Amino acid sequence: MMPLIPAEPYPFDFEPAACALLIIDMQRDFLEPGGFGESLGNDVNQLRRAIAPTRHLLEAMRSAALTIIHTREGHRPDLADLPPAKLKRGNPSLRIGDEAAMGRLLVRGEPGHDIIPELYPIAGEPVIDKPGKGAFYATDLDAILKHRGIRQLIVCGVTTEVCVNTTVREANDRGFDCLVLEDCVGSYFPEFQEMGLKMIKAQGGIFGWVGRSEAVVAVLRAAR
Ligand code: TIU
Repeated sequence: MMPLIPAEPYPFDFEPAACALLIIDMQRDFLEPGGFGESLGNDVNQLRRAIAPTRHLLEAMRSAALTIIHTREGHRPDLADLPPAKLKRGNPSLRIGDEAAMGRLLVRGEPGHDIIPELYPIAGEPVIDKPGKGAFYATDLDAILKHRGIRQLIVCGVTTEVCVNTTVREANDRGFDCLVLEDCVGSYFPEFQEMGLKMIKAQGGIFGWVGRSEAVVAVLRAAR
């Protein structure tokens, strides 16, 4: 019997064999200067505080042999999967596919598109390349989770109100229970960080639960 993980709006009934860690879009393009996130006018330092707790949790999850899945947002080098609306939106000076400090912005295979070195995947950890904000849209994530008998997701990554919220909503409608870790998700906007988490746990956990990484690590340690 695993203990419950303290969370809001009420404790999360953790089933390790049916639970995966999902790390969303911890890419250089969002977390390092000169990437896509900065090209949209954002301060990447707002996101970097999520790196250390996520790394600590990732190590604990690897030791406990849980399923770990990483995602990356990005597009084919020929941009054939890029909606024209996404390319044009915001009228930025730099667009998806343009050359920047870490290669072409948000394009698969470019240095900026890859996961930050601190959280780099190891062998056996699937990496899902997604063209949208949600990790289920136009990907094989749902099939990979179902083939492994996964019913619960512990969710980390960026950004809280964009790709994390979209993915949690998609997961909720597909029948997954999601626990989002507030210290392991980040937003460029402090007010969206707060409200993005409140939206998940309000109304009795309308989309899922919100907790902290220390609580998950403590439960994993106690089970050893
Ligand atoms: N702009 C922003 O907040 N986020 C994104 O564009 N993608 C993700 O959240 N991954």
